[in-house]
Amino acid sequence: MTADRPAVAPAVLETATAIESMETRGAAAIADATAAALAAQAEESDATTPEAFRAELQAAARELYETRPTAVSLPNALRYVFRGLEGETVAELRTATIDRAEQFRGDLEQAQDRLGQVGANRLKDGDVVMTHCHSTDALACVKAAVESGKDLEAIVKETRPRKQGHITAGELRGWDVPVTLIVDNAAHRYLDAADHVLVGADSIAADGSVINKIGTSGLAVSARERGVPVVVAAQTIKLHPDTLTGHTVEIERRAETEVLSTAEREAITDGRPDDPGPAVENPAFDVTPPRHVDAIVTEHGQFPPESIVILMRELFGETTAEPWER
Ligand code: RI2
Repeated sequence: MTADRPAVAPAVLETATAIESMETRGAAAIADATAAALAAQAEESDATTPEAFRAELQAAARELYETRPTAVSLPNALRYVFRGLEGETVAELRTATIDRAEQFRGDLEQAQDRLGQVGANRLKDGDVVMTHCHSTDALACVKAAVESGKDLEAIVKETRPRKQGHITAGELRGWDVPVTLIVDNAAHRYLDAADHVLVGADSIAADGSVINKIGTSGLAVSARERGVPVVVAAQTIKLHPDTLTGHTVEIERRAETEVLSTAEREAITDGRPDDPGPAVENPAFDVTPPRHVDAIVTEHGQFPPESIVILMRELFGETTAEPWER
């Protein structure tokens, strides 16, 4: 370690790369990996003073924080671990970090199970749910309903550009749920066959707006027009505390090549030497206003989106500190 650059453990750098490349993806999985990475940093640290240990942990946190800007579960995981960082010696701080990370990861799993039970209560035997992208929180609701003996069917949106709908289809088929996979453009047409739209969230703002995979807001508008309720399954680590003080949620923009490969671009420009081809926009997420959402299902129960702010204040207070500040 040099005086101005605290050492970050290789495991942290690996986790950061996996999150950035979306090998580790989904807000809950990102939070889990973040907490695990902080524990690894604590385990592997050879800091000799508490100050050096804290500086290393903070550097690790920054490394992780900068990977994906929209999913608030990441800074919330950091916040949770740093808030419990009590100790006078390196050994005490190391134990505190590891314990706190372990507790966070255990709570995460339990929260998803509890949320699943709440969400399952909305689903009746014979219902059809339409999904968007891949959300472990949303699927926890389906799983709990299926495990309680309800027969459900799913209409699964493919979810361009990365087609995470395929992951959803795979999990649902693993539970024997009949699945119809559709392209995103077909959603409006198939809403008449759906009883619920069930999606996850990457962040939820204080006014009840839901930030989720691009295409969620259009789906919610269509669903509202067709009278199909829109349910958002989101553990409270998806609540974005900074929005309590007026901050907005940054929407991640991803590589153009996710939308248009180099070969596809070349086909469009057709050999014209001075033609760069089309500009491409690739925002990963969009914002669904609360008026298009019927309910947010959390591990603390179900809330109308407009009242989520009350839960947010209860859980986070009015903090605007950096995730590694106490
Ligand atoms: P869980 C995903 O984002 C999707 O937008 C999904 O709805 C959300 O995270 C929540 O996922 P990405 O990481 O936490 O695929 O419910 O960009 O698993």
